[in-house]
Amino acid sequence: MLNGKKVVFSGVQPSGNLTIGNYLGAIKNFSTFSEEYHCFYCVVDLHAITVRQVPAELRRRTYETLALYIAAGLDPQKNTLFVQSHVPAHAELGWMLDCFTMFGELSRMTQFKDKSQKNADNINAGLFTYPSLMAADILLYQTDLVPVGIDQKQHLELARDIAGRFNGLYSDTFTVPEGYIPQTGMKIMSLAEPTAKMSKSDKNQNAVVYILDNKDDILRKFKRAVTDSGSEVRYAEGKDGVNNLMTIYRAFTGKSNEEIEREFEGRGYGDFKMAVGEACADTLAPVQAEFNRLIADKAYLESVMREGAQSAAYCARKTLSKVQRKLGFVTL
Ligand code: AQP
Repeated sequence: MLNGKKVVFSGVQPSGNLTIGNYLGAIKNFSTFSEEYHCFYCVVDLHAITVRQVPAELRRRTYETLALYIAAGLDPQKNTLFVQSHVPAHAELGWMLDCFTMFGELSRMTQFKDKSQKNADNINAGLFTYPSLMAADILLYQTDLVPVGIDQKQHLELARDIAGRFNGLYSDTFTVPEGYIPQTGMKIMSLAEPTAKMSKSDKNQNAVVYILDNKDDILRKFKRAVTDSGSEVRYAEGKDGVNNLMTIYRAFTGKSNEEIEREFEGRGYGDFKMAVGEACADTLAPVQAEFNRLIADKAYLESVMREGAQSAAYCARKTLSKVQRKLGFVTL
């Protein structure tokens, strides 16, 4: 609880251009909590360096991710928007929680296994301990609720286990957070390989729709999306490509599967793909326009970062001091 409100925390890595997976699974839902909760939304740049980044691109994407938060409806007056590396308590608590996270637990994380495969020449310790830093991000703010896509469920469970373990050893210190996974858009799949998650680091540009893609690119990518040899628009087991397109259409239009099936009865995949592309482009157009306005104003974005970091650091310090005292560190 913070000032009588429950707390929400979530973050996005500036590790690539943001996708409609990041939008539908995470960012789009963030603003629904702004009135009722005290919300902290972070650009998690410390997490991003677990994979090699080009410094100039990381810097650019950090501004862009913040601008997208605001463009997607997050008012900086109502939400604490900040950059993770601006609040050193994240790295400090991250280290402390490393010492309460087991090697076996980290070894079981599917994201670690996936990313180790994709970055076989750089399986660094940060990639391995990523979940304990994520636990620190969440636990620092005594978070009640974490809105994330379903791919982050395993990390969130681990954060809960770490909090419970610490509380058990040192008495109640952390709020044990709950996940909030959206009903639609929980997991958007790649357009080229619909059994794999749509990821911003995917090398195949046609597999991924970026939030900032222009309409022509969006329509072209959906037109090329992998489906199957059939022609019926129906949600069914094994039809991963069509199911994914239906999920995306549902998330952008609010229609149900039955409504979609009725809408496209007797029409082929071609029409359906075009409609998904149109719905996606139409929803993103106002977000893109607002983004373009914001990204031109670096001074404004920096002022949001500065204020956000100050306010986040104040709350984070309180938890960190508590942890330090409980661990037996000398505080001066
Ligand atoms: N495909 C997706 N469907 C639904 N939600 C998704 N999220 C990511 N991809 C999808 C959600 O977006 C939030 C931010 O994710 P992140 O930036 O912390 O990292 P990630 O989950 O590793 O995302 P990416 O796009 O796959 O990045 P890279 O390629 O850098 O690893 C999270 O809430 C996530 O659930």
